[in-house]
Amino acid sequence: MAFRSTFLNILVLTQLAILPTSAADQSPDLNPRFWNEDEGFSSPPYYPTPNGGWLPNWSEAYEKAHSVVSNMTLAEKVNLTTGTGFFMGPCVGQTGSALRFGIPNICLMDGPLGIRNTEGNTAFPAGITVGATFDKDLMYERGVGLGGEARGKGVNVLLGPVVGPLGRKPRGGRIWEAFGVDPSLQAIAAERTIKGMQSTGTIANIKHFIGNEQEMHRMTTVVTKGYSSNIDDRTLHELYLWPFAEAVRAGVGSVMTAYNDVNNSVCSQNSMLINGILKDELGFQGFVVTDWLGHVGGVSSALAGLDMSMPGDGAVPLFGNSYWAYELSRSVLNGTVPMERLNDMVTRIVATWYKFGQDKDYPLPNFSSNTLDEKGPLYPGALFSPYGVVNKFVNVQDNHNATVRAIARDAITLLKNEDNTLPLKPDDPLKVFGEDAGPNPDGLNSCKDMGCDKGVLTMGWGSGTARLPYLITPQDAIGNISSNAEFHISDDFPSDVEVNDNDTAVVFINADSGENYITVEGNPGDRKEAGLKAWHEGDDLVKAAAEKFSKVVVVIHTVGPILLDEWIDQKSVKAVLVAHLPGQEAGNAVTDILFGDYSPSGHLPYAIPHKESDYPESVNLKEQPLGKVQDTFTEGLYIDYRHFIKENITTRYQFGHGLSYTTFKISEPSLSEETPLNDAYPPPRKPKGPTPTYASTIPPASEVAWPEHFNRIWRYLYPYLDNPEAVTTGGSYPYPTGYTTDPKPGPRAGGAEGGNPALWDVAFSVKVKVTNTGNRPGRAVAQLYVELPSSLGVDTPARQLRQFEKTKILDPGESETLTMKITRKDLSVWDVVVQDWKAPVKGEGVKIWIGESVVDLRAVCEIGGKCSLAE
Ligand SMILES: *[C@@H]1O[C@H](CO)[C@@H](O)[C@H](O)[C@H]1NC(C)=O
Ligand SMILES: *[C@@H]1O[C@H](CO)[C@@H](O)[C@H](O)[C@H]1NC(C)=O
Ligand SMILES: *[C@@H]1O[C@H](CO)[C@@H](O)[C@H](O)[C@H]1NC(C)=O
Ligand SMILES: *[C@@H]1O[C@H](CO)[C@@H](O)[C@H](O)[C@H]1NC(C)=O
Ligand SMILES: *[C@@H]1O[C@H](CO)[C@@H](O)[C@H](O)[C@H]1NC(C)=O
Ligand SMILES: *[C@@H]1O[C@H](CO)[C@@H](O)[C@H](O)[C@H]1NC(C)=O
Ligand SMILES: *[C@@H]1O[C@H](CO)[C@@H](O)[C@H](O)[C@H]1NC(C)=O
Ligand SMILES: *[C@@H]1O[C@H](CO)[C@@H](O)[C@H](O)[C@H]1NC(C)=O
Ligand SMILES: *[C@@H]1O[C@H](CO)[C@@H](O)[C@H](O)[C@H]1NC(C)=O
Ligand SMILES: CC(=O)N[C@H]1CO[C@H](CO)[C@@H](O)[C@@H]1O
Repeated sequence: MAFRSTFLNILVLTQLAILPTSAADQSPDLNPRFWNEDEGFSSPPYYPTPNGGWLPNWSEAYEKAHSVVSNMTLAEKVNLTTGTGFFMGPCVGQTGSALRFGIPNICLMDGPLGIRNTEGNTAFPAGITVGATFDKDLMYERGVGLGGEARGKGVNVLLGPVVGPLGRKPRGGRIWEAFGVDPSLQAIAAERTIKGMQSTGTIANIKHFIGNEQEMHRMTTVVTKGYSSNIDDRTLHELYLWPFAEAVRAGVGSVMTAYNDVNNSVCSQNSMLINGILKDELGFQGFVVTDWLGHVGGVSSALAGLDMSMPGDGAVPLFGNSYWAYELSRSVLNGTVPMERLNDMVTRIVATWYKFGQDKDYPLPNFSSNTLDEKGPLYPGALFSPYGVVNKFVNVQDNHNATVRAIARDAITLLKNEDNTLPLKPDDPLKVFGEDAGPNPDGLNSCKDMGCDKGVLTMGWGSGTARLPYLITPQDAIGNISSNAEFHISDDFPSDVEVNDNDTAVVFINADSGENYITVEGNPGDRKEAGLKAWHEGDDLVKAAAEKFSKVVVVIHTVGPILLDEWIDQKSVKAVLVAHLPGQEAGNAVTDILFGDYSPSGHLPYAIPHKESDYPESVNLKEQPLGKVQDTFTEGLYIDYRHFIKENITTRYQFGHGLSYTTFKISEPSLSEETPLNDAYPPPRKPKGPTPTYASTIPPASEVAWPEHFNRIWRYLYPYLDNPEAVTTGGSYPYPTGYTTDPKPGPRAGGAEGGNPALWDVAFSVKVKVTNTGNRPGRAVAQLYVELPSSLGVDTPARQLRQFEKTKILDPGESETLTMKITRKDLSVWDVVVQDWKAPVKGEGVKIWIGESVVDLRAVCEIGGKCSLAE
C-alpha cells in the first residue's frame, strides 16, 4: 500500500466544513440563555432514556444483540456508537467495528433520492415529485429501488426518507427532499418508502427530527447558535411529528436528529424529544444518529438518548477530536454515563443490524464517496493515509430507470389547459425556449452536489443529491419525437425568432434551492434571493414568448411553490405543467405527457398562492446576524392550505389541484363503520415488555487501553485512552435538572411502534366510484379530507388530508371503486392536558370530504348520516 498526502484535500475540506459549537456546549445546560431571550420556550427534561427491546416485533433481533453485546468489551461497544471521523472511510460516515462478532464498520450514506457521490447508481426523482404522484405503489417501488442500490454498494444505512422539513416555509431550501406540505401525505409516502427500502435489508433513516424548516442559521457553530424552532405541543403532534410517528410504526431502523434547536435545546441532545417523545411515546426501537457535525455535547447527548455520533468529530472536524469515541469511554469509566445507557445504545444499533438481516451476506462497501477513481486514499481525512483500490464500480441500476420514468411522468401536474392545447402532435410546429430544456453546458454532473442551476433542473442541491448516470433532457426527448421542433436553449428570448401562425411555443423555466453549505446565485440553500419566482428571469421569458406566439405551453421544474401571476392569465398562455424534480428521465417523462402517450395525473403537493404575502408572516425566512434566531411557530396548525382556507384567501392553485386530458366523475360514495369509537380516548396501552439486561458494573479500564502494536491512523477516531487506569470514578457531575435513572412508566399515548396501536384501528372506511367521463385514458386521484367537529373543544383546520388513492389507467367510460380507510388517529386531536389523542365519540359530527383537490370536493359523508354528492 502506498501512502499519499491528503493535506491539500484537508485544507479544502476544512473550509467547506462548518466549524460547530463552542466548549460551553459540553455543559449539560440544555437551555443556554447567554445569546438572547428565548421567547419563553424551553424544553422540559425527560430522563432516563427508555431502553429498547420491549416490543415483540423486535424481540428476536434484541435477543441476538443481547448475546453479542453481553460479550463485548468497552472498546467494542464505544466503537459502534461513534463515527471514525469525517472522510475516514468510503462512506459519508461509518462507525468503528466489532469484528470479533462479525460486525463491520457500519456504513451510512446519503441520500434520499439515490446513492450520493458515486457512479453506477440511479438518480431517482426527488421526494416532492414522489408526493405529487399520489401513487402508493410508485412510492414503494422507489423505496425498493433505493434500498436495492444501497445494498448493492454495501451501504448499511441509507439516509432517507426526509419528512422534515415538512414544508412550513415555502422558501425553505430542502422542502423538495420531502414529499409535500401535509403531514398525512408525508406520512404515507414515508411509510411506503421505508417499507420498500427495508424489504431489501437496507436500514432506512427518517430525518431530520425535528423542526428543521429553514436552512440559514441551522447549525450551532463557533460564531453563531442554530435557530430555535419554538413549537407548541399540539402543533408538534398534529403536524411535524405525525410523519415521524408513521415512520416508526413502519418499523424504520434509524432516526436522524436535526441541526436546529427545538425550544432552545439542540435536537441532538433534547431529552424531551429523544427520550420522551421518540423513544417513549412513539416506542422507537432502532437507533438515533446525529446529523453530520450536529453533535454538540458528549455526556449531555448520551443522557438525552442519542445512540450514534456522525461522522464522529467534535467541535472542530478533521483533527481527531470527538465528543464520544475515547471521551465516551472516559465518561463510562468515570461513572458519569451509566453503563446501562451505553449498553442500550449498542444494543439498539446491533439489534437493528440483525433485524434487517445484515449479519447474513451483506456486502461491504464497494465504492468510495470521496473519489470516482479506482484507487485513492482509504482515509482522505487523515494526514497520511494508506492508499489502495477504493472503487469497484458495481453497477446497481438494475431496471430502475423504468421506475424513475413512471414517477416523473405520473407526478407531472397539469395546472391549466385551454382549448385542449395539450397534448401536442408530433408534427405540430414547435419553438422550444429556455435553458431548462437542455443539458448543463458545463457537462453532466459538473457542479459539485448539483450546486448550480444549469440546464434542466432534475433535483435541488446539497447532500440529498446523487450523480446522474445519464440524462435525457427535454430537448433530447422532444427532438426525438417531434418532426418540427426548433430549439432556443437560452433564457434570453431571441430577437430574431421567426413566428408562424400555427407555432406552439414551449417555454421551460425553473426554480431551484438546496442545502445551506452551498450558495447558488445568492441563495444560501433557502430561496433568499430568488424568492418564489422563476430563476433567470424566467417570467420575462414566458412573457416574451406570450407576446409573440398565440399558443404558449409552460413547463416548470421546481423545488416547491412558485408564483405564476405575472403571466398565467395572459390569453396566449394556454397550458402550464409543473414537472417537479424528475431525475435522470426528465425528458422522457415530459414528452410522455406533452405528446399525449399518457394523461397527466400528478397533483400539487402544496398550494400556489397569488402572492407571497398571502402566507402567514411567521413562515418567512428568519435572520439575525448576531445572535440566535428565535423562530416561533405562531401560525400553529395553519400552514399552506390550512391557512389559506382559514383566512378565506383564494389561491392561484389549491393543494391537490391537477388536471388531466380526460375528466372524471366521483359517484356512489359510501361509508361503513369498522371499529367503533366508543370512547374519546383509545383504550389503555399495554405495559412495556422486558428489555435486555446486562451487568451494570463499570468494565476494567484495560478494555480501552491501546492494543499492542496497533497501526494507528492519524486523526482517526478510536475508543482508546492513553492512560485509562488513571480515570477514576467518584467525581461529581453537574447532571441536568430533572436527571434520574429511575425508569418512567410508559406514557399513555404510547404502547407500540408509533404510539398506542389502537390509534390505527380503522374507524371508518369510505368507498367511491371513479369513472372516466372523457375520451382519453387517464388516472384519477381521490383525496380524502376530514373536517372535525367543534365538539372537540379546540380550533381545528376546516379540511385536513388524511388519505388518498389513485386509480389504474381508466379507459373512457371505465370505472374503478376506491376504498380509503380512516383510523382513529386520523380523526383525533392531540389533547395537551391529558397527553393523549382525542377523537369525537362515535365520530359524531365528523365530515369526510372526497375530492380532486382541497377545494374541488365531489362527495361528503357525515358520520351517522348519509353520503352525498357535493355541488
Ligand atoms: C416546547 O414549548 C411549548 C410551549 O411551552 C410546549 O408546549 C412544548 O411541549 C415544548 N416542546 C418540547 C419538545 O420541548
Ligand atoms: C457470549 O458469552 C456466553 C458466555 O459467556 C456464551 O455462552 C455465548 O455463546 C457468547 N455469545 C457470543 C455471540 O459470543
Ligand atoms: C474499533 O474499530 C476500528 C476500526 O474502525 C478497529 O480498527 C478496531 O480494531 C476496533 N476495536 C475493537 C476493539 O474491535
Ligand atoms: C409489528 O407487529 C405487528 C403485530 O404482529 C404487525 O402488525 C406489524 O406489521 C409489525 N410491524 C413491523 C414493522 O414488522
Ligand atoms: C467524565 O468524563 C466525561 C468525558 O470526558 C466528562 O465530560 C465528565 O465531566 C467526567 N465526569 C467527571 C465526574 O469528571
Ligand atoms: C432502462 O434501461 C434498460 C437498459 O439498462 C433499457 O433496455 C430500457 O429501455 C430502459 N428503460 C427505460 C424506460 O428507459
Ligand atoms: C427516441 O425514440 C425512439 C423511438 O420511439 C426510442 O426507441 C428511443 O429510446 C428514443 N430516444 C430518446 C433519447 O428518447
Ligand atoms: C397552419 O395550419 C393550417 C391548417 O392545418 C395550414 O393550412 C397552414 O398552411 C398552416 N400554416 C403554416 C404557416 O404552417
Ligand atoms: C371566512 O369566511 C367565512 C364564511 O364566509 C367567515 O365566517 C369568516 O369570518 C371568514 N374569515 C376571515 C378570516 O375572513
Ligand atoms: C468486496 C465487496 O464488498 N464486494 C461486494 C461488491 O458488491 C457485490 C455485488 O453487490 C457483492 O457481491 C460483493 O460482496
